Amino acid sequence: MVALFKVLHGAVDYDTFFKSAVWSRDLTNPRQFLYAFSVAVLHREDCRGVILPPAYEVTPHMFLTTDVVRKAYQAKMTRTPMVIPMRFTGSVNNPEQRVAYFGEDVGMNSHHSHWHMDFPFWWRSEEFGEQKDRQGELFFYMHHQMVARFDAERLSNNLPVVEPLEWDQKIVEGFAPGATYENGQEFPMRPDNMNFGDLPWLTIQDMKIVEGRIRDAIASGFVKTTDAGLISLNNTAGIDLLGGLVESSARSVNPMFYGQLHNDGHVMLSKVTDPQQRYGMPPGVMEHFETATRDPAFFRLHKHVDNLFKMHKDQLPPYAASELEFPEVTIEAVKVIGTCKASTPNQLITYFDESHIDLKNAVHAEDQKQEVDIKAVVSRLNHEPFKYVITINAKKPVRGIVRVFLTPKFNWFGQQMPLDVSRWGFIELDHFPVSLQHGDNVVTRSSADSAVTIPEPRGFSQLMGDVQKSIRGEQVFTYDKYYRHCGFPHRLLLPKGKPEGMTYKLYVVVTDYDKDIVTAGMKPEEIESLPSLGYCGVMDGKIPDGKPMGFPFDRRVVSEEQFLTPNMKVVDLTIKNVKQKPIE
Ligand SMILES: [Cu+2]
Repeated sequence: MVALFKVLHGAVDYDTFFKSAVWSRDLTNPRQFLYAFSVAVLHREDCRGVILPPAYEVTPHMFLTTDVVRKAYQAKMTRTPMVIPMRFTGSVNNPEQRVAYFGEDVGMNSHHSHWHMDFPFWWRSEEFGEQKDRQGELFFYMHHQMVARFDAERLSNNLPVVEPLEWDQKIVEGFAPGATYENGQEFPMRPDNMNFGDLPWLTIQDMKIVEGRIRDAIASGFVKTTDAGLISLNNTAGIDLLGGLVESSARSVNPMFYGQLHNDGHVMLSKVTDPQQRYGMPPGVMEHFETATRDPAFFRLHKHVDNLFKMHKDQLPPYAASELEFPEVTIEAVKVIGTCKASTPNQLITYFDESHIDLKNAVHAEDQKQEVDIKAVVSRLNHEPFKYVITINAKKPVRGIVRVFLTPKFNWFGQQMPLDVSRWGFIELDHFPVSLQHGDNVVTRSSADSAVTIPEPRGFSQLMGDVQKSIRGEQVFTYDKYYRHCGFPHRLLLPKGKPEGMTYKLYVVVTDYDKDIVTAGMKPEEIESLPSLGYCGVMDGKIPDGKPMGFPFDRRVVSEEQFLTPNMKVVDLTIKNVKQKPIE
């Protein structure tokens, strides 16, 4: 895949690239081609703004269940247009099924797969160009947020938060993907209570040894380099170094010594039902970026990895008041207002909607003359649009950055958590620049503008339709050179909540723009034009906000009262899950 990527990415001009792509599409393995081609499109200067069709429409087999794909074949054979409902895997006898809508969400799987395409673990900027600023920290933060979101989803469904996996303990929850590769091989199913097994090239002992070295590095605050040097971890840049080491990516400072804990964890889980490769089973869902999050074990593995990052962050000194406060700036009030008729202030509504996925690519037929419309219909979490109304008082005109976080108010036992416990489960909802005048400023911000999410992508048919219309001169086809495929689906911005309402806390923090922004001279409007900055950073150049990701809740909180300076505000809000989309 990487070799083919080099051919496509290194092609001297667009014409050579296009011809090489056409050549390789016919002659290489389809998945090899798809990956190498997609990563090349995402990284070529002359392909900026190119929109790839949604991943779940390019390879529906990787996102849908076998029954749906079979029905699509029947529809194609009998030339009967069909809309096929897809159910989530499992049954009510498995409590994990209550959160399957989250792990199996096609948009989230597509986000996860695109994150790994934008930040390939094998990326070497010396060779390929783009710098991938803070790739290791982004690896930590994006997966940290996925785990925090999953936990909030679990609490919304009366499940305790996810437990970390351990190499020598049982993987309690099994998983039956119910999906089939395009070549007809089934994704392996994992029964309950399996143990990890040694692979021919990698043992459980190897995993523990490598992890022990990482834990040593974190505890001692130093990482060993290949030339017997030491690099300090206990500073703001430490998380980036550690992220590269744990994933591991080509940025790891000592891959021989610190191994590739996270990548190997995925492989160990993927092959757990046939570790010695006796039965020739294909790889499990954990081995593909676009299928991994379906398996609850994905979140258990990532909780394990996330705990290592927490161990590191807890080594750092808590922020001093001078690092937290924004002198002469006070948040007076925060309100959250939904746009539905039934909304009351500080109460937000979620619901499940139905969406169609084009299945044309799921079925092959020689005779393409007669197009048959075949779609799958999936149920997906969504929420009513809402806005934040934040009143900020400033004693002089200043520029600020507003950071918004959400967290469940109570733990699974129904207790309120101290900030030092809850902070690690904070979900970042937004992050945006503001210009403040002297006096009271009422800042309103729409949920749709969130810096962590992307809007629903256009489906294959719609994209084709839009292009054809513009060729005929019926409409303008605009392109956005900042377009990103990576980004949490906007639908999933809010956790589900409960039918009777579930209480969350919203934390709003405003910090000093001119101190936080590291890209000199970058204007607030330019920052606003970079989509999904929060979880997906930037692919080249520098991430404008120099503060650690998750600031100021990434470090220990000693005293909650002292921590909450006047430039921060906390309010309660309720999230209610309703049966039907509310009327706007
Ligand atoms: Cu990942």
